[in-house]
Formats: sequence, structure tokens, C-alpha cells
Amino acid sequence: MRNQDVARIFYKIADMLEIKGDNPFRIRAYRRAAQNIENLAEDITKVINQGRKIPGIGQDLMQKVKEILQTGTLQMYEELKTEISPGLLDLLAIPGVGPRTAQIIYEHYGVKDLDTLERLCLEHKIQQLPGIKAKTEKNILKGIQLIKKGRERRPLGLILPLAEEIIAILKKKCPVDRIDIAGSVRRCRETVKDIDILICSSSPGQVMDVFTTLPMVGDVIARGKTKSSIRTQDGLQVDLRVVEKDCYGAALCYFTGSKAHNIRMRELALKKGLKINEYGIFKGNKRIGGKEEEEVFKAMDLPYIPPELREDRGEIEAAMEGKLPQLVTMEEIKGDLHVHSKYSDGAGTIAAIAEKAKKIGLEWVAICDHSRSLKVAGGLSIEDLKRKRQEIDAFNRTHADIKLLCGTEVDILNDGSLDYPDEVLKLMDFVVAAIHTGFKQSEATLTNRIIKAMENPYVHSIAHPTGRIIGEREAYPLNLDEIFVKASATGTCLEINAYYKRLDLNDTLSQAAKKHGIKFTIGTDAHILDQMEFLRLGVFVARRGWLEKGDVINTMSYQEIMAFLCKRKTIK
Ligand code: DGT
Ligand code: CA
Repeated sequence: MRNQDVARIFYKIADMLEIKGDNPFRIRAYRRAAQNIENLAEDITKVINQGRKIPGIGQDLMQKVKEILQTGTLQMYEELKTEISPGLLDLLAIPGVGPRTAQIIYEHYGVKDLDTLERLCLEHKIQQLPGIKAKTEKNILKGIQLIKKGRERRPLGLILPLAEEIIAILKKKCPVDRIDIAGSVRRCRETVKDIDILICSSSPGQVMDVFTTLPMVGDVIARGKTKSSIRTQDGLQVDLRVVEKDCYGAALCYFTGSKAHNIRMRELALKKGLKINEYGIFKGNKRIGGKEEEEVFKAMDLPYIPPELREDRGEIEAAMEGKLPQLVTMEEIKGDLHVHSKYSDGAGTIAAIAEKAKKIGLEWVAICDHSRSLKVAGGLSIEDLKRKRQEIDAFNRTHADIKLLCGTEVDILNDGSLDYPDEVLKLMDFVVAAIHTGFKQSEATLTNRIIKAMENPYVHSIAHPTGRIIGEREAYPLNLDEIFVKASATGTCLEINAYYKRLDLNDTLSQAAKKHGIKFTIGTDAHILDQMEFLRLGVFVARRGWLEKGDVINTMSYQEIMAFLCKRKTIK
């Protein structure tokens, strides 16, 4: 149980007592206790076990804290909950709704869900209630929208730059010994709930001042000595924890998670007679380490496990057996295998794409435009494609420091045939085939379309194989086992599309595909130059999928990849 969980129970009790019209002093005592527990610099269990006092918490409340720690809840809290209707409790959970307002709304409308309350606010029915001002109604609406937004998980590609910006400002404006992003952002999950940051500084007060007044702050949720939380104007929560130097590694491990990984690590520690938590590694009461993250793994005779693997998907077992993968790195990536140019619906000229690729540090880039039947996306006629081939050849003759591959993202038509004949595909350095139509077809039809495309000797890879779009569209139905078997048999690669809303294949499917010996292509699917910077997101997916350098053909030099792609073309 974390300090925050204990505090939450006390806050709820205060709200419920207020609804019941209890003694204001008693209500205030619970709120103050909740605040103090939240701001406690140490684990509350430890403080209680050592018989120490917590400011603002007398004997009676102390007894209640102990009961929560022992049983996970409080009898009095459970009883109160039965006295107050759940609908009313739900209303209380909305920021901007205090106990009095909740009660008035509930009495008049008996509101049970957010959508109904939102509708009532929009119809200005709430401000017609006695004692509720127009401003309160507006705040409630804001609160509902925040809750709704907060329920969503957001794409990493949008959140990571924000997290990096916050880190940069903190580094610039405060004395910083160490600072790291933790949580799901550090593990590079495709979507995240919030941003967790750890910092070690000689001036924590200053850190909190800067953090709570960052330009992107919408609301300050809490400001404490060791932890503060803000919500950005966009409704995203960011938690910042100040950590002592000696605990930094242990805290970073703990707050990086995942929770499932942490639980397994703690179990393993117990077996070894050790205890690990966010404050360090302990043997009995003796602290034996925790300054560096590596120490935590070392204490358990494990090699360092990269954050992307910490999901309890076999990484601890692999570490024990010395079988952790040597994950592919961004530095090893030499090229991007899917960029659109002005020839189809991209914004950049061939030269501008090449320039951007050079800036990113790439050696080569494959320009893959849409094929002729995809008219909405400016699909190329065969003549245009031939013209593009000539322009790229001319470019390559005059440029030594960056090379272009002439590619196409060829449509897999409804019957599984391809949108260009083989004689045309043959002219390309790289062919990635994709489904852009007929998403509503049956699993068998969609699977067969992809299988047929893989049987074509000129198709090197399948673009965004499952078609899902994060937060917008589910994957279409496919028999992936069959697809993996076929990809492996034909030597067809599968794409990890690095566009922030696609990330398809995803991490777990890439891990499964790798077991079939399949190789991967990473492509940003960039339609504007800046989107080429999404490349690292594809690498994150690859890393979370346990892929190594040899699994991803983007790690090949220009000569190597040209040789590899040519070989594939002559298989059949
Ligand atoms: P998210 O925010 O849902 O995208 O995912 P996380 O993993 O960032 O989750 P979050 O922000 O709730 O917590 C950050 C880390 O703190 C989490 O990865 C592991 C650690 N943590 C949180 N709650 C617990 C817990 O109850 N037990 C343990 N062992 N670790 C926890
Ligand atoms: Ca998080």
C-alpha cells in the first residue's frame, strides 16, 4: 500500500462526513491527515513500523492508519460507503464538485454517469439549481472533460517530446544532480497514462517552484516537499518526485516498473533473503545498496535489464539464464524504409527528404510512394514511377553521403493481386505491400490477400500489417499465425510502422514474429519531413519486441541492404 492510497481513503472519508453534515473539525482533521500522509517523504509503513509520529495525526487517526496498512481498508470507511449512494460518490470524484454541490445535484437529478451530467451542464440545467452558480457549472464541465480525457491513454509519440521539454527546462532552471523519466514513458510503451519524473537536486524547493510554474501547467494538483503533481493545459498529469542521492537507483527501478515486473523482482529478492523497495536494497535492517539502478539487479545476480523489457514477459527468466537479447539501438539504424515524397501524397521533394535523412544521421532512405489505384493518396502511374526511378538514379550518381532507394508502397488489391505488374515492381529497389481498402472483409479474405502478396517474388515487406490506428481503429481480423508462417517461408519481412498512431506490428506481435525467424523493416511512413523523426518510435517497438540488430534490416549499410534486397528478388 502506498502513502497515496492511505491518503485517498482519508480524503474520501472527509467528503462523506461532509455530505452527512458531520462535525467540521472532524472533517478538517481527516483532510489534514490525508495531506500530511501524501507529503510524507518516506514510506508510511516504515514510519509506522518504527513507531514514529506523523505530523497532524493523533492517536485515533494513527490507529486508523494501522488498520488500513494491515487490512487494506478501514471498517469505518466501508460502513460510511454503505450509507451514501454510489451515484453521489461518483459525483464527488469530479474535480470542481464538492460535497455540497454533489448533494444538490444528486437530490434533483439523481445523476448516475458522467455523460448525463455533462449533458445537463451543456443544457445549463445545473446552474438553475439552488445555490449553484454559472461558474460552478462551468467548472464541473471542465472537470468532466478532464476525467474523460484522463481516462484515455495517449500516444507516446506525442508525450515523449513534452516529457523531454520538461526535463530540459528543469535542467536549465534548477541545480540538477540527476533526472530521469520513469514509468511507462521510460519503458517506451506505445501509449501512456501520465509522465513520471524523478529528480535528485540540492535545492528541492526551487525544483518544485519551477515545476509547478512550468509554461504548460494547467492546474497544480499537489505541491509537496518530495512530490508534486501538475496537470498540463491539455489535461495530462505529470508527477515529479525528489529522491535522495543514495536511493536514486532503487527509486528509478521502482518507478520505472512495470508493476508486474516489480512484483516479480521483489519475490526474487525475498527468495535471496533481500528486500527491495524505492528506498534501497536491504539485508535484514541493513541497507546494502540503491544508489545505482545496476546495484538492484546485481544484488540479485542479474544482468541489467533494459526498461523496455520490464513487463514480466519472460525478461527475468531470460536474465537468470544469461539469455537477454542484445536489443537493437537507434545508433545502429542506417536508414528509413518507408517515406512518401511529393510524387504521391508526401510534402517533401526527393532532395528535401535526402537532406532531412542526413540530418537525422541516416546513410540511406527508401522513398515509397502510393501505387496507381490509390487515387485519394496521389498514387503514381507507371510513367510517373519510371520518372521517379530516373530522378533517384540521377540523385545517387551525384551524392555520396546519402543514398536513396527507389521504392513503392504497392496496394494489395481486393483479390490479393498487386497494383503494379511484376515488370514494374522489378524496377524498384524496395517494395512494401499494403492493404488500404476492404477492411470489413472476413479474416480469411484479408489473410489470403496478404499471403498472396507475400508469394510475389518482388514484395520485400508488408506495411502496417494489422492496420490498427491507435485510438481510432482496431486491427482488422487476420490469422497472424498463418501470416508469420508464410512470411518465414517466403523470406518476406514485416514492417514496424513507426508513425506514432500506427506502431504496427506492435511489440508483442513483433516478439511472436521473431520466433518464426522473420526479419523486420522499420518505416516512418512520413508524409511530412518532420515525421521522419518518428523513426525512434519504431526502434522502441522493436526493442519492446526483443529484437536485435540482426532482426531489423534497417541496420544494414547501403551496400548490404541493396545486396539483401536484390537477393530476395531472385529467390524464385
Ligand atoms: P501508465 O502510467 O499507466 O502508462 O503506466 P506506469 O507503468 O507508468 O504506471 P504508474 O504511472 O501508475 O506508476 C509508475 C510506476 O510506479 C509503475 O510502473 C511501477 C510503480 N508502481 C506503481 N504502483 C505500484 C504498486 O502498487 N506496486 C508496485 N510494486 N509498483 C508500483
Ligand atoms: Ca505513468
